[in-house]
Amino acid sequence: MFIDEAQIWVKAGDGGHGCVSFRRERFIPKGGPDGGDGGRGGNVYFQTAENLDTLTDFAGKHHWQAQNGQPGSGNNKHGANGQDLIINVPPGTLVYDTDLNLLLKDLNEVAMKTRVCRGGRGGKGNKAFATPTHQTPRHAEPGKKGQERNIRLELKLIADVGLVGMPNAGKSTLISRCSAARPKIADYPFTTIEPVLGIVELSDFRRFVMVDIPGLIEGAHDGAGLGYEFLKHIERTKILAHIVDIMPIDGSDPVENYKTICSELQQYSKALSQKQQVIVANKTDLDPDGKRLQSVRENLQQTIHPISAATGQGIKKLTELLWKEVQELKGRS
Ligand SMILES: Nc1nc2c(ncn2[C@@H]2O[C@H](COP(=O)(O)OP(=O)(O)OP(=O)(O)O)[C@@H](O)[C@H]2O)c(=O)[nH]1
Ligand SMILES: [Mg+2]
Repeated sequence: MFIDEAQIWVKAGDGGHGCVSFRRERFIPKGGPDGGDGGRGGNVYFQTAENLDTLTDFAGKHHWQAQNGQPGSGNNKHGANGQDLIINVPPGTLVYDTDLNLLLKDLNEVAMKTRVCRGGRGGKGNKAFATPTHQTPRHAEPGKKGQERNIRLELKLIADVGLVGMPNAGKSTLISRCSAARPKIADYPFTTIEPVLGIVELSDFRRFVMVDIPGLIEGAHDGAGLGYEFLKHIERTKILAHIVDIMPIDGSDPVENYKTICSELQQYSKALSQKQQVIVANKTDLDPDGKRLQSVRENLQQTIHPISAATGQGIKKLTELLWKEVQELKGRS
């Protein structure tokens, strides 16, 4: 699993001190105490922001501190509260207290917010200590310290695009072509035995996360082959890229293979079967006259995106399309 990590120190604001002051005005002898309370220190929150997908922001900044409360002042003036500090993190971030080795929160959804440090309370001014028998208190309370913690952030990437298809369809070849992921590739089924995540980077800092899972076969929803355990990994993806090998070495029919996979997804879960699919016809290099592609197209009656994961042909166009689809779905959710 692809994991991004960061280690930081966060501190809430200290409370402002209470003030010692007495009312001094002309013609009002012995004005009473009027020292105001200090303001509360700002809290520290973590909040998920959809536009983030890495923890790289934390590489250069290790100290994060919310504002302190202002001290109180004469004339019963309350000090201003310190501003809260809201730290944005990508969805999927786990927040740990390093010293306690404790998971504070799993921020696994968009627009989630959690407080990790409470700001210190402001100290009371001397006004608050006046009693009928003690009318001139000469002390005030100091503000309380804000909480601080050492925090470890851990990001489990949630893939945007899940690759599905029969064993040998070329899923791993595709992900290694368009990302830095290097899963094993070989001409035997079930080369991939665990999910592999790759970040697909396009121009202008656009990117999305792709996950390669082991090939699916008939009966996968029931545990046949390796796929079952991994189907849950693609339940959270935005879309599926269904890789269809148009020239299978075992001589099977690409259209039948396509239907088998769809039926497996359907039997596994409704959520999976309803997920939008981009259908990709792979290994077009083995079909130079395009006859095979054409017959698959005619049979499926759906939009098909031809690529050759081996030569790279059609991959740029495919990744641009996937990016666009992912953006559209992100905007909708
Ligand atoms: N000619 C040709 N061969 C390809 C292409 N893409 C993949 N292959 C070959 O097909 C075989 C299977 O490729 P993989 O990428 O391992 O397939 P997979 O879908 O990940 O397979 P599993 O992990 O077993 O499910 C390898 O021998 C690849 O070299 C392609 O576009 N053209
Ligand atoms: Mg593979």
